[in-house]
Amino acid sequence: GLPSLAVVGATGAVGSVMCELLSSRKNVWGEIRLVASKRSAGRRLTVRGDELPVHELTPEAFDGIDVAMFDVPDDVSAEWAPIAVGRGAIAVDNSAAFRIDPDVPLVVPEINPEQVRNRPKGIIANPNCTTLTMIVALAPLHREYGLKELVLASYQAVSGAGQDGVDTLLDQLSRVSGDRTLGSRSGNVRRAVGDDLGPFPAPLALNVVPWAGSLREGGWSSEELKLRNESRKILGLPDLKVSATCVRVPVVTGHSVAVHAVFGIEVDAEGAREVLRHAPGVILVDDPAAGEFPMPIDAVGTDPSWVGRIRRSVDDPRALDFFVTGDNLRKGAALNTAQIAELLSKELRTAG
Ligand code: 2RA
Repeated sequence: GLPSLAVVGATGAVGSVMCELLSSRKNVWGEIRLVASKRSAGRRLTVRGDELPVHELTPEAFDGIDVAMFDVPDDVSAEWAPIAVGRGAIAVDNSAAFRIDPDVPLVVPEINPEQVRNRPKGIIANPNCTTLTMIVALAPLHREYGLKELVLASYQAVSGAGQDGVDTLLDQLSRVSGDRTLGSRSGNVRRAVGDDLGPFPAPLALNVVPWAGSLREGGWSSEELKLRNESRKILGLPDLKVSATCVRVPVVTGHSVAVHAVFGIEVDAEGAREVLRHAPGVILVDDPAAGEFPMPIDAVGTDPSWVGRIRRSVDDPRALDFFVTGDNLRKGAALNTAQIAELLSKELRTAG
């Protein structure tokens, strides 16, 4: 029969997208078992047209499971992915708990699918949503021109911080709408928004916040260091120079990254466009004269990374500047995890 799948964190923002994807993609699974924290256990969700109960996260929830996907906080994954492996499952984890572990592959199926088999701990990690959005477009350019250095600025949607992030932005927007003084010197956005900042350090409505994640040494945010460390690992470039600034913007879903990429050889914009036209998982949207740019409002709900604004640097013939946008809940999380799990399903079916 077909391999069995557990979806851990089925009721979260990413879990809901996962249930949609499992219903719409080619069916490569036998039993699908939904699992969540005690708080959400007992709810019912529809997957592949069937209403399924949500099981509580316990060791027994993994009995008879071949592949277990985790979309849960880092500490929950750190504890439970090894338990799932102990019960005989292969774990595909979307938290940061294992991404940089040298014994855990960090896989993007369009870039390094062969790494799926290199899993001494029985765990495969899924990259951070910001890294994923960018790397799908960057990897084919690296193969063509040889990447040397990256300077990045992100524009991250509130759903990256989960359902709480979405609710926070929408509540704030309803509080500020209608007051036409807001954002000028006489209209104080902080006062209009009130004290409930949700998971963010400052109001998101009518604002941008240059912060995502937690504080690390040297003033970097965890999200900025993830972009650096994960890009190095996925591309197999341990010495790649990366400087990132991560910014939260008032967008519900769709992370974007402005990329300045320096390569080993001279580049040209039309050559880069040609590479990206043929790259898997990428859609080229690059016609500024016609008002066509990659933007979250268009990329949301779609699978590929949308890339455009491709320019050769005026001052460095080896550097390209471009803008890339992708659905952070889809390719940024659920879709990439589903694609990794599908590689495992194929491997298990071939072996079995
Ligand atoms: C964010 N990348 O956007 C983080 C979540 N995975 O907040």
